Amino acid sequence: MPDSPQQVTEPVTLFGHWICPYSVRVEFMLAHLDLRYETIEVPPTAARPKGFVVPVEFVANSPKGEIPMIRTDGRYLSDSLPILDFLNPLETPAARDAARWVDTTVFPPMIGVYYGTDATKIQRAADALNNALGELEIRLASADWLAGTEPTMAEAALVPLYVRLDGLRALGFNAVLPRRVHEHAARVLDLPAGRKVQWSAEQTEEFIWRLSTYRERSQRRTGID
Ligand SMILES: N[C@@H](CCC(=O)N[C@@H](CS)C(=O)NCC(=O)O)C(=O)O
Repeated sequence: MPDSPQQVTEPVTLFGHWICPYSVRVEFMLAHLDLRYETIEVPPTAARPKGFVVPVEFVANSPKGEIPMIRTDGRYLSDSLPILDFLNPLETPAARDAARWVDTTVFPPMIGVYYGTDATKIQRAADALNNALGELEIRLASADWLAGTEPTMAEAALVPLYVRLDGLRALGFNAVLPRRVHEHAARVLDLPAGRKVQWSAEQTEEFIWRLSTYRERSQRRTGID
């Protein structure tokens, strides 16, 4: 716990990138809380254009060299869930738990699908993601939102899945979304913050292109065809 109450001073600076699911969480929450913010684009290493110069301020203040990182009032904070917590200290324990559940149960198979390099691994990840969405369906059985009566950091934690669903489908996620999850996705993406982080068709295409190129390269390296 912090020694003194933390305060968000606007504008917040986000070091991040649209393709990074963890950055998308933070941008969603900044927009949802209607905080003034600016973004300094720092693509993940794998998506950096040749010759991209990583801002010195990012290198100097990011403990692991990972996005997202925020600056507010001259202080720096990294790691998406602690950032979400910091941005909205009023989140309930239920919202925190649901966000952590998303992080440990939904994210690993989601990432497994798009970083999967052979058909068996991709299918295994797709099955695990499908199971996680089955659990999500149960969590959404009697409410519109994951924790309480309004969107919370749990929706922020989950929204990267929703923005990349078309991309995931193109990369091997073949299941149909359970009905309530489908409706929840539409509800989240229809929020002003959801519209803010939703991908354009070009972004989805770039995502698919990057990940299929990665897949083809690793298959060539390991001799799988
Ligand atoms: N646990 C971190 C994970 C952040 C993370 O893995 N970020 C990736 C990009 S999506 C990153 O910066 N990787 C280092 C790199 O690309 O050099 C969080 O929740 O924010």
